[in-house]
Amino acid sequence: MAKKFPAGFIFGGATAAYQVEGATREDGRGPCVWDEYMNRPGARFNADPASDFYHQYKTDLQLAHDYNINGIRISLSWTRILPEGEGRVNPAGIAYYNELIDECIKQGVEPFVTLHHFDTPLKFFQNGHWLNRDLIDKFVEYAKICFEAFGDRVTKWATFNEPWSIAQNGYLAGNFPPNETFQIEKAIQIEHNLMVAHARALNLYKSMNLPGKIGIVHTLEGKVAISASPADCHARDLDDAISNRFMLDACYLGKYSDTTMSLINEILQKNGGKLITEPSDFDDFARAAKQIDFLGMNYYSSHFLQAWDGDSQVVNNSTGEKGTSVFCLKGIGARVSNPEVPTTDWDWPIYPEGMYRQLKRIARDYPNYKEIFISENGMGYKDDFEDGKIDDTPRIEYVTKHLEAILKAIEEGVKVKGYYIWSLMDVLSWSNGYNKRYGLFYVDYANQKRYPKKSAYWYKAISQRRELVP
Ligand code: BGP
Repeated sequence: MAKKFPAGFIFGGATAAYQVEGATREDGRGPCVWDEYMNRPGARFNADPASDFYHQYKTDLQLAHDYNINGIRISLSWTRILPEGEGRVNPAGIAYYNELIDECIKQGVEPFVTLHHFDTPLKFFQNGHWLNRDLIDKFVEYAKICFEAFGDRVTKWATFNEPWSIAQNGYLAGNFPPNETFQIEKAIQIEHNLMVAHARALNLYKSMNLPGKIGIVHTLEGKVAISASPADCHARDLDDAISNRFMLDACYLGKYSDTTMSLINEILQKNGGKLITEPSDFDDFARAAKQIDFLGMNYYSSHFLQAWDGDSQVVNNSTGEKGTSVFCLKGIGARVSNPEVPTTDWDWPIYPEGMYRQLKRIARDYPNYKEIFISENGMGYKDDFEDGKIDDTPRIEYVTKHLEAILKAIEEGVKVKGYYIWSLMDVLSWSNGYNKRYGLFYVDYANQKRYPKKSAYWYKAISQRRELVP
């Protein structure tokens, strides 16, 4: 394991517009899918005020600066910039992001800007969401406006955050809008359409001769067979294909490899359905694969796979009551618990080895990759005050093990250039609301005050020394 992180390594904190900004109705912002979803009768929480970042970004950036955090992941709210998702630009939205980006730079906290972090304009969601290919063009138009407005200062752009989560959570697990379950054909089609939108936006950016870099953020959950049996290993390969490999191929090979397509076709045959593509998609993929500057890798967990012949079943743990999750997909496999691997209260296996393996896998299977940023990693925890302090030692232990995995991969030649802890401050969790905290800084949602957790002091020391500290 390398002892020190390389010079220039970014120790960042991650956020996303919808999870931190609040102010969903202010200054001309238009509705996105989550506004409607989180304000339905019976909804347990919504995004007002979230972490009030819309008003408090200066405080948060000052904290980042003071704690030696030299990068921040932010995302842009599409409907703050284009209230209807297209057409009329909202000057207040552009002004807000201009001020935010300028403040990041002033504080020495480099912004890493994601164009789309789940918050599709409501109108487009209602009109077929990412199954409707018209949305690809709308996304590229929105991207162009952002590149023109902020591209002189933003040096790290990501097209999308976690296309797989949009597909899986919305159409397989049913815990994101539109809450559909086991629609495997739709999930695969959405992945493809998002890859086309990514490729076109990336190619556009590259044609604009702007000074920054551009990539995409994927959630790369590890997939591990629960036994050495061929059937369990095949379940692992199928889950890996639909969750990771299909989209990595599109981004880095510029096509779907034969092996990938045979796994995807097997899943489609068992569930019914067909992937629809256009020939030009593969031209777009090929151009983008030659130009992509970096991969943002979100990594929280790995899944242990067992062969599964039964029907699909899902139970989402959205409360933090341990041991309540179930996820079995027909034609793919069952995600089962591994008694040797600890889990968080939300049943996410804590498996840093999986992060190391994913990093090595990128270097092995996609040797044309240029750089990797760990764009999210962190631990959901029910933090609270004790004697006026917030002791989040389990989070420190979790992050330590993952930083060790990164150091090991770096030692072995994998080009990892930064780490953005999820999250900078406590944020709204998409399906858990406010009781699943991730931040280095505790947010008291009653008054929006920030308090450093034990992990904030610890992270500062790591960033100052560029090496792990106890
Ligand atoms: C990732 C998302 C983040 C964040 C994180 C934690 O998938 O990109 O936006 O929410 O997961 O997820 P959760 O809040 O469900 O625990």
